[in-house]
Amino acid sequence: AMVAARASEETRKAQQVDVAVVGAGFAGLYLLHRLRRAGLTTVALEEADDVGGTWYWNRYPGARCDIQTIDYSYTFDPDLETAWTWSEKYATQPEILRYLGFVADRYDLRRDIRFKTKVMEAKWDEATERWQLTTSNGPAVSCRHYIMATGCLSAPKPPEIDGVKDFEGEVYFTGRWPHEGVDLAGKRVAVIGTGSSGIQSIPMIAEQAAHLTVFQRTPNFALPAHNGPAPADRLGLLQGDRAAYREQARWSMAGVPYPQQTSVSWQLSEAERRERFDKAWAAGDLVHILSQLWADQGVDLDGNRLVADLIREKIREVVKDPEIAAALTPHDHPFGAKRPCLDTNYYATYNRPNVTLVNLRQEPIKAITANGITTDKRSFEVDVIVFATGFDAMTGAIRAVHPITGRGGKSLSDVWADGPQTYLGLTVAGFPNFFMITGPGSPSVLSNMAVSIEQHVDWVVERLAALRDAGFTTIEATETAQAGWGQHMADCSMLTLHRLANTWYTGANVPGKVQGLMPYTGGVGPYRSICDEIVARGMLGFELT
Ligand code: FAD
Ligand code: N01
Repeated sequence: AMVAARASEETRKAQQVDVAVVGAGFAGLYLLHRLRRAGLTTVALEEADDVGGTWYWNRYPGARCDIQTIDYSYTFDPDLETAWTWSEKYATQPEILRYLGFVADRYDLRRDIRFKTKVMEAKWDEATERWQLTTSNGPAVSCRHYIMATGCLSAPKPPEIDGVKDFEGEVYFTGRWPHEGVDLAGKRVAVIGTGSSGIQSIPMIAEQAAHLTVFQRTPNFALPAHNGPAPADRLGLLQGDRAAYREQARWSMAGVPYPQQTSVSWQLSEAERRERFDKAWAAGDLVHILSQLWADQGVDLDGNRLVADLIREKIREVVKDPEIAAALTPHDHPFGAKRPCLDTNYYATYNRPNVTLVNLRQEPIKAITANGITTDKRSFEVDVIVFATGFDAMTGAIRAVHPITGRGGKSLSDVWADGPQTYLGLTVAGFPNFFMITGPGSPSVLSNMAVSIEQHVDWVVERLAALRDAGFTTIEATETAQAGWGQHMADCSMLTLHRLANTWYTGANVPGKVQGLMPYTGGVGPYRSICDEIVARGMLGFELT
């Protein structure tokens, strides 16, 4: 009885809203705006002390977007689009963070955000048909609907290397870079990791440090960004017919308005292929090179190898030392199966006299000691270690809220013991009124996230408003619909090459994590039409009460 009394006392003291949003990044901000406009009361809970999400946390030198900024923006308000002008083709982290702050101010969003507040646990209460969220700070939250906008790449992965605690120098994580910046001048710096974060920061760190030692386990494909002003042709298309340009992005495969490529590699001569490749290389655009060369590059190993070989040739051209060039050249995965990187001077950095590459495939790290890093073969004394070791992607931040308890006392971590199961990547059977923005099972990280986030938020908010207007209080995916989505996910995953690489898309980067391709590979446009069709067919696969 005492426990029940305490529980009801907590509920009474809790902040009462229609919808609670966790996270104040790209997704959380847009959610707040849409929910308010739909007449739903709302609060966002955010661990950080300001808005921005990814762009709040990742302040390492060289941090930028790798989808052209004219595409990596909100599109829901044409006035917002004309009120903001990006200064570069690929904006820097500070500029994107300013943009998100500008959006928060423009729509007066901060008044509904509780900063420095982490959501710790969430529980569905069957009697009241409400979620109760426990927070690290301030009152609990009682809400009809619980939406996690917690990010696909927001939970940094622990370093998993013995001795980190023994190191007496400075330690930084790219995903938690100090806000006041770091002075690396004159220091001996180690960077561990050569994914997008490593590849963006390494050239900048090399310019500042006395010496930089890069510890590489797996080489990645990187393409030159050729940053500068937004390209005139893309800008022309956007300004020529903004609405059509945005609409094309929404129905495209990757959320960027490029046409579907129809010719396959073997229909093209070698000269034609090289011409297409050179044009793509000069464009400095990931989505262009991933989608515009030939139609079989992303779905067939032979078509893929032709692109990969041309990129490998480029690496050999830039890196002067053939042994270093060989170590930097990826051979273990098809191009695009692992997220490729966009770089500025990355490969050329290895021609600098103050940069050393350590190939961990030949000499694995044994331990981190008080004054440096020891491999099987050598010891490196350093003053600073930078971990660019990535994230517990897609499920990390969701599972960090623990437990999330649904109907019948079932916890999400039990339901997901063999990997995430969802309906549309948006909801989970047994968890009524619970939504994830860009959750596992949605196109999310295989797309321009700005477009995917807007699609998810629009869809969810419109459903919640329709639910309310029709007099229902709960919405829940059926087990059958969820199993069907799992089957469709598996079918689609057989069509692309993503399944052939060990990546954070598959959980392979986190020791002990269940393996399986987490994003939906069917494309942004097809996914949108599925979501729309579900509505048109009277919320197929959902149970409303
Ligand atoms: P996030 O921006 O990650 O925001 C989630 C927020 O939730 C965070 O602020 C976090 O503090 C908060 N949170 C999480 N758990 C809790 C909790 N329990 N309680 C309270 N708060 C919590 N995508 C692209 O499409 N193009 C790009 O060019 C691109 N560049 C990227 C560059 C970097 C360095 C990284 C790391 C990612 C990049 N991405 C890019 C992916 C990027 O994460 C998304 O584009 C987008 O910013 C995600 O927005 P979000 O709001 O969904 O999540
Ligand atoms: O993380 P990653 P990230 N010992 O997982 C290595 C987005 N993003 O932060 O491949 C030694 O890609 C690991 O090696 P391996 C983008 O979607 C975008 O760089 O596991 N090494 C790998 O080299 C991106 O894909 C931008 O063998 C260890 C690296 O660390 C995603 O975020 C910028 C190790 C991690 O690479 C994640 O990128 C930044 C260990 N114990 C991020 N553990 C843009 O450019 C890990 N590694 C827009």
